[in-house]
Amino acid sequence: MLSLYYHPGNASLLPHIILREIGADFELRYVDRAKDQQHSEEYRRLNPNGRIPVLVDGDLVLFETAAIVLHLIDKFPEAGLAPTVGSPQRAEFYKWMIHLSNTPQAEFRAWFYPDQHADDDSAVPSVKRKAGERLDRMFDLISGQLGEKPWLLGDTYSAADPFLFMLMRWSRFMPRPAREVPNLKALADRVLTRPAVQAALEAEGIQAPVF
Ligand SMILES: N[C@@H](CCC(=O)N[C@@H](CS)C(=O)NCC(=O)O)C(=O)O
Repeated sequence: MLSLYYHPGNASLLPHIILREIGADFELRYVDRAKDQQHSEEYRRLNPNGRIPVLVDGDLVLFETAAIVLHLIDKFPEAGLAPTVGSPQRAEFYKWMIHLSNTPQAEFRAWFYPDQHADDDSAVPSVKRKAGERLDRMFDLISGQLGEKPWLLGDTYSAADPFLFMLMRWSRFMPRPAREVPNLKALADRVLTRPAVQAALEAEGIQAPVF
């Protein structure tokens, strides 16, 4: 049995969607952020960074969203959520997973937690504004590379697509939400039609508008 430590709409949403895409037998373990449970001693035994998500797979305790997803893809290759290992398409897939993980996803920390990036309170609004500007530029660049293709890899759906979808959701209250960037809304609409995505959103209590 796989266990995913999650909080609704957090970075755990991506591995949650992937668990449903592959049809795995799993359980959700709620992390109560109102009680700061992610920083509790018990949770820090799973993830010393105090961040969500964590996947427990037998003796394996794994943190980092992208690593969890890549592990699930390796463990359930028949789900077809990534191209064949060693192919040029697989390399493109790695590019997107790593880009989304260490560029926009990492930048969102400055948007959501600007106080952690500033020495004093007066600097917080500008830290947040600059993070928003960098995120705008990142979404523009992604949009340019996506063009009118249905998915980030072209004709093939992969785990990178719900990753972008999740990041788009996080942008929904920004001055310019990613749904307003050309090409991105069409991709997110396609992701939204997938039964696994619908099921994950419903299980997390996430209602429309989703992004
Ligand atoms: N790089 C980490 C980042 C995870 C992360 O920042 N999670 C957020 C929720 S989306 C979190 O745990 N925030 C609570 C906190 O930092 O206290 C990953 O991808 O797993």
